[in-house]
Amino acid sequence: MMPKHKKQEKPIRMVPMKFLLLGLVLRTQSSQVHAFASPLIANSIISGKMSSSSSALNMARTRGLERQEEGATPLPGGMTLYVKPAEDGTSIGDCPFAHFVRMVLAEKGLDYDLIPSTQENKPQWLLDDYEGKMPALRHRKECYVDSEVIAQYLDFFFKDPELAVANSGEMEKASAVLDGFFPAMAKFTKHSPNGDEDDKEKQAALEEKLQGLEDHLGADGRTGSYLVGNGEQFTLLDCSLAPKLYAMDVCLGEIKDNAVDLAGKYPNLRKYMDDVFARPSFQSTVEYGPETVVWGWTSYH
Ligand SMILES: N[C@@H](CCC(=O)N[C@@H](CS)C(=O)NCC(=O)O)C(=O)O
Repeated sequence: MMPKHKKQEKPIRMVPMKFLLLGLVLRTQSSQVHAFASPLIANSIISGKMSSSSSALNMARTRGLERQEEGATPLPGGMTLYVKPAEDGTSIGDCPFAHFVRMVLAEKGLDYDLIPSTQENKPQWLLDDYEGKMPALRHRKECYVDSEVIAQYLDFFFKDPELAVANSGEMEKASAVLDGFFPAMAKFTKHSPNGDEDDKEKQAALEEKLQGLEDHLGADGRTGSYLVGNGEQFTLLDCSLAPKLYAMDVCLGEIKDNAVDLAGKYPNLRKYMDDVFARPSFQSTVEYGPETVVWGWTSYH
């Protein structure tokens, strides 16, 4: 999708917190629309803890924002996603968090403008009101940052197809398996030189996480390819994990001397990766390619 660089007005200042799973759309006394958000979104489907709703609701109450008004449901259209650029400053960068959001948008068939933004050409309102964080989804007059927040916002309001699962216990179980995977992958990938004692320790830490995933994916009773429950439903968790696994896959081959034999040691995981990488929502959003991943992981910004 070609970015359309057009000037946008400053969005209505959102409460700079994260989106509440309950999806309460509330109005302040000054009638500004606030999609009220939980500061504990880390306690979300991705990290597996679903208990933030009541604390966020309490916060809404204490702020006097509990009056819900009709007609504030967001509609498709008017979306712009600001993302990390590649080395040239204008094409799409390798951010797995931005890729996660783009997979969600693609799964739901939502149109959006995509704007890779350097620090120099980020909109002033993004710098002023959202600390310049990206990915940032501007939806008409509102803006959301943090990939999980954006993903939950999209999944709550644009339900076709729904990417959350009704059984939160299953989501929690799958989330727990992912706990620590990305930090372990990042530590191993960023370490240099390859093959020294420190590198071996970091590889072992990563492989412990990979083994957890392998066991989870190969557990009895699973019938489908995906992460949650019996694996039949493709979920937000798959959208979140796929770009991170892609980065790992590229980096193992291009930076880490193929130190981990994924197909040989982790065949369930390798199959999972091949399945999620084959989805149209992944294929249509991975245009940044291996060169940009290698650039991203070898030049730290
Ligand atoms: N926890 C954040 C992480 C986002 C993040 O680390 N974004 C980086 C790239 S992967 C970025 O956009 N950096 C460029 C910038 O901030 O200007 C999320 O989930 O959205």
